[in-house]
Amino acid sequence: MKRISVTTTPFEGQKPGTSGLRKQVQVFQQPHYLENFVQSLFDSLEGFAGQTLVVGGDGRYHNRSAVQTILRMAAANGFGRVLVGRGGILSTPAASLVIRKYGAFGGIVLSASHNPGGPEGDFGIKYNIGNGGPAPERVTEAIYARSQAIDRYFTLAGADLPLDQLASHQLGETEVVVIDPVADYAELMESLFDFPAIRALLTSGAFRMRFDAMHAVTGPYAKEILEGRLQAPAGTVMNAIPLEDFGGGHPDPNLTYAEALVAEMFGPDAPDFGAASDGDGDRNMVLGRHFFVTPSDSLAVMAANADLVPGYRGRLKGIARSMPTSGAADKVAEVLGLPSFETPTGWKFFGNLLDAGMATLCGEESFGTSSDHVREKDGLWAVLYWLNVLAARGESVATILEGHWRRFGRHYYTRHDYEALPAEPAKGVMEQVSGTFASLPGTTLAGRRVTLADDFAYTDPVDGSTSTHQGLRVLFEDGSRIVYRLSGTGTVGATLRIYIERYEADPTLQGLDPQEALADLIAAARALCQLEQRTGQVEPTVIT
Ligand code: G16
Repeated sequence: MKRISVTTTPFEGQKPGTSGLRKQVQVFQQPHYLENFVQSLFDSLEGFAGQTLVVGGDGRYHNRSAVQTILRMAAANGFGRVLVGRGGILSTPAASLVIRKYGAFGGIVLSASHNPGGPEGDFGIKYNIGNGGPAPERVTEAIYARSQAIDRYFTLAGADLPLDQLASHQLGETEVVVIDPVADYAELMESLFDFPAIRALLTSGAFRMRFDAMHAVTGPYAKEILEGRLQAPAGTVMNAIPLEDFGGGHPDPNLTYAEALVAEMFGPDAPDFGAASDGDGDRNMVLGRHFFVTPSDSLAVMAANADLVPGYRGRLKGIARSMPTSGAADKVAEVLGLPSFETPTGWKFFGNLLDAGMATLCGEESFGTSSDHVREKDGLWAVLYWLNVLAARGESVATILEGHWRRFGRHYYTRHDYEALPAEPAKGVMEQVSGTFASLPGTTLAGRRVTLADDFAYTDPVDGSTSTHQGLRVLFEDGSRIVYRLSGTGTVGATLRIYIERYEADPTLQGLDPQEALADLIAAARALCQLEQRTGQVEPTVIT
């Protein structure tokens, strides 16, 4: 098969965001757009000749054709072997696992995560390095720099490969192996959790659960593990068939978009446990009967109950969370005598801590939790972890949370998102906040004294690299916080996120609705950034 060099010119804006390059499908469908990015990636890497690359995606619209493009380019650029999921499918955590398990040089994951799919929706591409985790900033910056100067890419002429059967194919000098996307992952899950205990719970007849795969990539994984290996009743997994447009839905497992599941879990005769995962399978939402577990609390409960879970018993080395995630996990770390870490938003920042054995569990407020078993967040893993804890404790989700708060205190927490704002007012909001920072400390807001106001910066304790401008923080004397950030994953306009938190140690005051408990801080947060004047908006588009 002939290697071809195609002449091209740079595209604007191929700058990876919080998690890879995400754009509308039509942007990716422009001739040479995907090719330019992939070649910029390959041109930024060294030493991959003859090595293995992993390729897969969440199955959204454009996945199949993008996979074929990447296979040809990987072969033309000299990879020795490509492992590709059947049908071009690999969930993000499964891709991370496959990279690690087979010693691959790296992997390309095609997904726009929780963003909607279909011809009018979004598409995305991200590169993961040999540890299985998202490329660190030095790599994404090199890709971007190269994308601005690129003048050619390499590919092969030839027909598409059949990817729907497990098989091995030759593409030029490169071997392309179509692998089962689920098998290795299911095996790893079985090694970490007490499957007999979870099976007993799910088949007892006294416990009911629902898992919403949101017509996204987790469907086949959840079917195999929950209804197959763990024998949960057929139908436990809803929206199990992955669809290119996610059935027209927004595959984001939160209280707004996992609407059907939420209605069931808060309705009459609700199941005992509900969970959902996102487009590419790395996010999770956990619900009890009439009960929402915030992702920040979920991480804390997991950490506090690690000794009940075989894969984690006695082996927690530390707990890491992203800055906007609540301090609930820090409290657990403090009580258990473990180190805790606060990183910028983005799973890539956990990689070094996990590789260095400094952290075992990691979590983010954006519905992400995971551990050192892979280098990505892992939706189904979190659900199995919870099932293991529920099986071991024999208590309801609500009882576990209430007990947790009594012991560690409750971090009331909410995130308000203002989606698709015009870019300028959104920038103005951030400038307004940072403009107050010189005079804010020592003043009083919402009846509390401000102790610190800064633009969060992080120095990686392993390699000393620094990341600045990671979110504006206003910290109060009583431990409360307001954080402002612009999302790095949206594709339309700007999304402003305001994170609000307050700690409550008194068990008699822990039963409030978070929106009520935080009402004064929410009002102060809006006033400080001149939200209404600058954006014309007051009410958020999504509250979690
Ligand atoms: C990605 C990143 C996460 C991050 C989230 C939200 O998740 O992997 O680390 O927390 O985006 O980022 P932002 O607040 O910038 O929108 P995913 O699930 O979209 O890949």
